[in-house]
Amino acid sequence: MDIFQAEVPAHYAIIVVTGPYDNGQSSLLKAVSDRVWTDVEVTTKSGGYSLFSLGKRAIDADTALILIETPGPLDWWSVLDHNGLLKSMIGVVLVVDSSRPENFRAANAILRIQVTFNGASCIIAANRQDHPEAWPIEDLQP
Ligand SMILES: Nc1nc2c(ncn2[C@@H]2O[C@H](COP(=O)(O)OP(=O)(O)O)[C@@H](O)[C@H]2O)c(=O)[nH]1
Ligand SMILES: [Mg+2]
Repeated sequence: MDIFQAEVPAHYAIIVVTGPYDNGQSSLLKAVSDRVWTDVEVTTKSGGYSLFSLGKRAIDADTALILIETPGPLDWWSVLDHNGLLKSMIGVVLVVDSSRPENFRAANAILRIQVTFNGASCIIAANRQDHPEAWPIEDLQP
């Protein structure tokens, strides 16, 4: 897979990390990955490119989990498809800043597109739970 050069082992699974801007996607990528690549140019259908961040977490010598942070919330599906990566995607993590309810509508729109339209398995990461105004997990159920 050329977007990772030779850095990815023979077996890998992809988890897409998405969400509203500034809600903690990059922080999750950094926290989970052994190594992170930022500003990776990934070609789009129109012949241009989008900048993605990628993280790699080794499972064993031959297997890795690849985390892909999307550059914008809604356009990544066709970019991954164009690059032959969708077949390796096992799910989506939707990162939501629990302390900023003004972002919940955008997060919900992303969730509906992933789950209802695209049919991906999706879990919600309720981020910034350390913030004094963070909504409790039980109030964040979609
Ligand atoms: N207090 C706190 N800050 C966080 C948390 N997660 C992310 N941040 C901060 O929020 C800002 C935006 O995070 P980032 O991961 O870049 O968001 P992204 O735009 O979704 O990739 C950064 O300054 C992070 O340090 C968290 O759980 N708690
Ligand atoms: Mg980011």
